[in-house]
Amino acid sequence: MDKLIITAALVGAEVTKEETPHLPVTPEEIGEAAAEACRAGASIAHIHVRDKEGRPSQDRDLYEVAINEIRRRCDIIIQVSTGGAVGMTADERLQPLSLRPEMATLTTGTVNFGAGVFYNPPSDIETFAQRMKEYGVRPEFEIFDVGMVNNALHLVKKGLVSGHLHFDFVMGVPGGIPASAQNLLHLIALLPPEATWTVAGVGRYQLTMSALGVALGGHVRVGLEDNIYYRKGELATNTQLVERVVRIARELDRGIASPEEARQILGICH
Ligand code: KMH
Ligand code: ZN
Repeated sequence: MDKLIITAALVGAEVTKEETPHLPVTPEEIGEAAAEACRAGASIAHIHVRDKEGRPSQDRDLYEVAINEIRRRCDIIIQVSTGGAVGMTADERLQPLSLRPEMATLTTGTVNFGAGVFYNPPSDIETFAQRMKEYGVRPEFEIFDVGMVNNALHLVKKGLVSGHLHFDFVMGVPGGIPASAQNLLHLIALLPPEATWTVAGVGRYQLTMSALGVALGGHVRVGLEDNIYYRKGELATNTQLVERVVRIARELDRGIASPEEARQILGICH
């Protein structure tokens, strides 16, 4: 089994400071949260950025500042969001790719997302993949529902994505695939044998899906983007959520990948 890659989804687009004071929103806070998560065992930081009012943004300059804040503190793999927030245009969402981060998310289908619709029509998906190819950015396929796996493999067939394939199963979004062991096994069975996968359980499913990810030889995403609680009624920090996965992995005798080891597993040249 490969060592475990832990992704820290530090901020997201939906959670607010009012919901949890632990949410990093300024570039400095994001830099500090990434460095702490890295020290705790995370090898990828999945990041969004916020504007001065704390609203979700895909502004290139804001990403640049946040990335610099992370870079001067640690060597974690930086994975920018191209999902942004529900309602953003494709052009808005594409902005951080020109910074040539090591990784970016690529959602391969449209899905209901709470009360909204996370809109990803086929033409946009191809544009996003093409742009990642041009900038040499490794995509992580964000899979919110079953059909999205096939849509991702279609991009590979068309030559829009090449090299190592890595998937993130985001499970438990209201409107997307429910977070269950059975559903996770089904998603895994759809992947080509050489692909790798991460599981991100949303809300109270984060803990159980993480344990399954560790046990089944996958990788795990945790963080305040997906879940703000350590347990019912008790707010968590990003670091605490990472540390908990590290403890589970240790108990199950699974090593933790450093950023450099994660790059090797994911076929990313540094
Ligand atoms: N905020 C969601 C609508 C991603 O980062 O690529 C989309 C999202 C996925 O968070
Ligand atoms: Zn995200």
